[in-house]
This record gives sequence, C-alpha cells and structure tokens, in this order.
Amino acid sequence: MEAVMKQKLSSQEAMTLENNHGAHNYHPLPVVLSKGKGVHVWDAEGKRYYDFLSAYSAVNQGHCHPKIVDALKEQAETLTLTSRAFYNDVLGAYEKYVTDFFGFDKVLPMNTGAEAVETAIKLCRKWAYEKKEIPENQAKIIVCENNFHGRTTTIISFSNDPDARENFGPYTEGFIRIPYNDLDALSEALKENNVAGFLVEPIQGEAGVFVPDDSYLTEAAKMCKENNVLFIADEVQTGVARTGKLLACDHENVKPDVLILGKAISGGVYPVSAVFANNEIMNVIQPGQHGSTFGGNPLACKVAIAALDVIIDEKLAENAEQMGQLFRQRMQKMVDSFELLSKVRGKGLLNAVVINDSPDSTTAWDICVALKENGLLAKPTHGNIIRFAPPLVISEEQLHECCDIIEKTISEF
Ligand code: IF1
Repeated sequence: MEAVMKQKLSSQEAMTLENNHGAHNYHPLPVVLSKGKGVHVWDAEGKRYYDFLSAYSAVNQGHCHPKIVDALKEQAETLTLTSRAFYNDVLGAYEKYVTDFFGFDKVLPMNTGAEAVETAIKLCRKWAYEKKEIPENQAKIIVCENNFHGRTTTIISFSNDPDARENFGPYTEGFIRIPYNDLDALSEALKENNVAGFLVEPIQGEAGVFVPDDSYLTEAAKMCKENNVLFIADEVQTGVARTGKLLACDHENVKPDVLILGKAISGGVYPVSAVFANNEIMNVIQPGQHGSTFGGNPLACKVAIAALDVIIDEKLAENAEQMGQLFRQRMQKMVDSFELLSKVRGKGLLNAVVINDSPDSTTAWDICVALKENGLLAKPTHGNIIRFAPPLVISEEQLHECCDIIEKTISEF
C-alpha cells in the first residue's frame, strides 16, 4: 500500500491501477495528469498540455490559482468542518457575500451540482404545496429533453439518456419533459394542472453545447411568472463567467426564481454548490427539513469567496466574452475550409465543434486523441461533437496558439 503511494508512477502504471481497482464508470482519454497551473496541465512524464475541458467548467479561474489555494491553506489550518449543528464564523460572511454577489435574499449551501439540483427540486415542491397550495404529492416540474442535471436517482429519473437512466429504476415521478428551445411546448405544458416549476439549463452542455434562440429564456421566464411557476436555472456549468457574463441568464437580463450554481463557484479547488432564492421561496425550508454535513463548511466558504473575487479582479467574464468571439471566428474559418467540420457554436468560452460524420462514429474521439498528441486536451460529447472550454484566464496569444494546434490536427486528420 505505502509502496504504491510513494513511488512516482508512470502514466501506464497509473492507468492500470485505475482500471484494476476503480469502478469503470468513466472512459477517460488516455492521459494521466499530475500537475496544473493556469491554462496548463502536465502528465506524469512531464509533457505539457492546454486544458480545454477545465474539469467540465469547474476550473474557470485556471488550475491551482494562488489566491484560491492560499485561502484553502489558511482556512485548512484554522477550522475545516463544524457541521451545521453549530454556527461557524465564516458561513454567515460567505452567505452575505454570495447573496450580494448574485443578487438574492438567501443561499442554501451544498457541495456538488447534483445535490444543489436536488435541493432546488425539494425547494420548488415545498413552495408549491405551502404557497401555491398544490394538492399533496401532485406537484410537477417541467424539464427539457436532453437535459443533464447530475447523477442522483431523482435526477436521472427525468433524463432521456439511456446510459444515464437504464436499469436504475424505479424512477421518481412528478416530471414533464418537453423539447428544449420550444416555447410552444412550454406553453402547452404550463396548461397542465399542478405545475410547480420549470428546470432548465440556459445552454445545454451535455447535449453538445446547444444554445437556445435569443429570447428563449426571457419568454420562458415570463410564461412561468404568468402561471405562478418557478423558473429554475441550472447554471452549474454555464455560471460564474463561463459564457461571457457572470450568469448565462444575464445575456437576456433574466432573473431566475431559483438559481443553481456549482463547479466554478470554487474554481475547482473544493466541491462547493449553492441554491439561491428570495425569502418568499427560501423561507419554506425550516430546521430539520434539508441539509448536508459538509454544506457551508468554513473551508468551502473561504475557497468560494476567493474564487469569486478572482472572477471580478481578473475580469474573467469580459475575457471569456472576448476570447470566445476570437475562438469562434477561428473555428468558423476552419468549418468553412474543412469538409470534416460542420459547425461551431457556443457562448463565451463554452463552445463546441460539430464533426461532419455519423453521430455514432468515433471521429470526435479520434480527433481528441490526436489533439492530445499535439498538446491540447478536449473531450468529445454525445453525437460526434467536441467541447472546447479552456480556463477563462487564457490570453489572446495562448488562444491563437491553441487554435493553431486544433487547425494543424484537423488538417492532418
Ligand atoms: C460527469 C456533462 C458537463 C451539469 C449541470 C448539474 C451537474 C452538471 C448543468 C451535476 C454536471 C458534469 C458532470 C460530469 C460531466 C458533466 C458535464 F458532460 F455531462 F454535461 F459539465 F458538461 N447541472 N456536469 O452540467 O454536477 O454533481 O457533477 O457536481 O462526469 O458526470 P455534479
């Protein structure tokens, strides 16, 4: 045991250990990372790569950001966890900071994205019974086709991805699934009895970075309001500057009734997630009705404050917007000149390039392996699409170098 932990493993050895001793719930690209700094990661043999996944948009502030790591270190030596059985002297200050930051009365702190989505579902249902007076156990939440909100039993109950849901039943009831980016479908669904909420990703990530029409969120939020239905935005992936604004909803100046954040709220340094709402909604949750041992712990709070400070100090939303424009321009030129590519889409630094090949061929995967050889890490997503989401600290020069790598790789393919 100690021998395994002490020796410096080769990439091959590290992969063999994972394959032999870990559950096979992932199919990683064959690269073993051992260090990260800013936009770069290094493998076990010391080869450097540009990270164009950013841990699925958790590492927006760049790897091992010194300000965030310092906050972690300092708090780790002071107090890490008290549970919520007692007050701690960081949580309240954090709660004031983040609620001011995102403009809500209250926050409910959790750890992972899926937990925060679960929290939002429970909050929405409780609000429905106690404020909207929906009859017991009848509340319905509208969700979208090709959604991705996490991996818990309830969340996969309303997924339509066979891998995510098959053989994990019985499933949780109370969800209506409608096509994404379809206001008529939403309008129809809102006519049903006992609708409590509409849970939506402002841009669908897993579905292949699917950006809805320009006024979709505005109209959807308006329709929800007219029907006394909560508009719940899952910004776990799109939030915290990724799309070129603090929140993706900000592109349309839409304010959700319930906002869900995770991932980059901690800069990927520690699991931190949060649900935001105003008092008339959040106050339906009373002592004993929801919680988490780790949610709101002082370490998480200090990390999140530092991570959000970095977003402002380094103007990361603005940089994401500018670098995103540049990236899509360069990719569009490639789409125009290479048969292999059919489309580029995205917002800010959440982008995807669609490969012109059958959705179930391995082309996107093979391109990602070739990109890795050329020093850039990206991951294919459903339907032969490659997602490109670098840390938001990327400079213009670095971005051009990355586009050169992608161009070279595609041209040789
Ligand atoms: C995995 C995708 C990204 C999310 C939204 C909640 C969660 C996620 C909108 C849950 C998580 C992840 C998890 C990751 C793959 C991934 C993903 F490809 F599936 F779509 F980011 F692009 N809401 N997204 O995107 O958050 O509980 O994981 O903290 O490996 O499952 P979590």
